[in-house]
Amino acid sequence: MKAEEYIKEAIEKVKVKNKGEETFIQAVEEVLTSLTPFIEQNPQYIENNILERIVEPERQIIFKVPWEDDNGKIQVNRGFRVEFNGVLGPYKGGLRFHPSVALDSMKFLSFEQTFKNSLTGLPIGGGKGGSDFNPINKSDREIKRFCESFMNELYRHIGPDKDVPAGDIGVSGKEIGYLFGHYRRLKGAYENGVITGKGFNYGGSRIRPEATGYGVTYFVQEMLKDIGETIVDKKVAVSGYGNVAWGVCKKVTELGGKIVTISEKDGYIYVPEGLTEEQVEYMLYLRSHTELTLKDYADKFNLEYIAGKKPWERKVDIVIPCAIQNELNLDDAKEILANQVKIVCEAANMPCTPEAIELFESNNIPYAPGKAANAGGVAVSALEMSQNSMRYQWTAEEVDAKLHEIMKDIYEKSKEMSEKYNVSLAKGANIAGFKKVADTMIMQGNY
Ligand code: 2IT
Repeated sequence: MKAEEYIKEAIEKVKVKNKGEETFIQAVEEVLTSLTPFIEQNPQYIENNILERIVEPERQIIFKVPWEDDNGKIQVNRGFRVEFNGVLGPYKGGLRFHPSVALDSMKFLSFEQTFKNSLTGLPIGGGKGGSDFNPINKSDREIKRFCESFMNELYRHIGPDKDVPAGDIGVSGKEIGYLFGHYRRLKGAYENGVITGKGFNYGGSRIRPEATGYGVTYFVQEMLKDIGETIVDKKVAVSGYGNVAWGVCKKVTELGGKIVTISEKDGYIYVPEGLTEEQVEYMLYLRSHTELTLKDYADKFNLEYIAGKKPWERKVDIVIPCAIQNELNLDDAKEILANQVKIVCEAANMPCTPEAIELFESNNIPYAPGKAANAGGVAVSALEMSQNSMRYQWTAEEVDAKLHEIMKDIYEKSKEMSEKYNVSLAKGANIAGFKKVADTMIMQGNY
C-alpha cells in the first residue's frame, strides 16, 4: 500500500469511529496528512499500522461533578480526563474550565499535546482534562467548592508518575492551589509533582506563569532570524488577554516590539504606539476579576475599543493568536495576507482553521503551529516536575535559560524535518513530534 492511500484510509476510519467530533477529526486530519512524505520514505510505519494505533486515546475518563452554589442549589457539571498517549512519560497536559469543553475538545487537545510534549524532548506523555464549568462571575467559594468536587473524582486517576495535570483556559494559580490542597488531603501525602503551575511557596516553578508566552516569543525570534529581521519595533497583533497573551505581551514589549492589539470575544483594543509595561501588567488584574471585560480595560486606560471585530484587520508585522481553537478563519487569513504580515505564530492550541493555514502556506507566509511554538508552557511544567523530584527550586534565570534552549531546539528540529522532507515548518514539526512517539510505541511493543 502507498503512503497516501494508507493515510487516507486511517483518516476515514477516524471519521467513522469518532463521528461528530469535528475538532478531533480536524486535528487528526492535519497531522496525518502532513506525514505523507515521511511515511512514503519510511514504509515500516505502514507495516506497523502505526497511524491507526496512534490516533486511539489510551484512556478516556468522564465523570460527574456536583457542587453547591452560593444559593445552596446543587449544580452539576461534567468532568473529563483524556490520557492520550503515555509512552514517553506520565500523561501531561492542562485542565480547561470553559463552557466549550466536551469529549471532542478534550480528545483534540490531548492528541495535540502528545506531539507537543514529544517536541519538548522531555519525558512527558500527552493528556488533557477539564470541565464545562464556566468560572466567569463565580464567587471564590463557588470555585473552591467546584475544584474540590472535581478532585474528589480526579484524584484516583492522577499521580506524579501517572498523570500530571496543570492549568489551561479558566484554570490558573488559584484553582491549582485548591486542586493541590484537596488532593493532598485525599491522599494524606505530599505528592508535590502531581500537578504543575503551583505557587512558588508549595513547589511551583519560577517562570511557569510566563513560560508559554515567553516561549512563543523566543520561537518568533527564531522565525525572524530566518528572514533576517528582529523583533525591535515590530507591530504585533495579539488576540485574547489570558495567561498566554499576557506572557507574549510582556516578553515582546521587553524586547522592544509593540503590542498593538489584545482582544476578547466581542471586540478588541487598538494601541498604535504599543501597550506600556503597566498596561501589560494590568492584564493580570483583568483576568483575575471575571466581572470585568476588555471594554473596562479600554475605558480605564482611555484606549480605542473596536466592538464586534477581530484584531486581524489591522496592518501589523506579526500575528499571534493566543485565545482558542479555530478563532482565525479563512476570511481573517485573507485580511492578514492583504496586510502583508511577515509572520503568523500560533500561541493558542489550533487557533487557525485548516483553510487559513493553507492560505498562509501557499503564499509562503512563515507560519508556526501552536504545538511547536507554545510548548514552552508544558516544558516548564516538566521542569517543575524535575524540581519537585529533587525537592529543590531553581532560580528564574536558570529556568528561563533552559526554556530558551528548549524553544530553540524545537525550532531546529521542526526546521530540520521540514528541510529533509521538503515541507513547511508546521509539517516538519508534526513529523518531528510524531517520529519520537511512533518509534517509542514500536520499541515498547505492546502499544
Ligand atoms: O496547552 C498546554 O500546553 C497547557 N495548557 C499546559 C500544559 C501543562 O501541563 O503545563
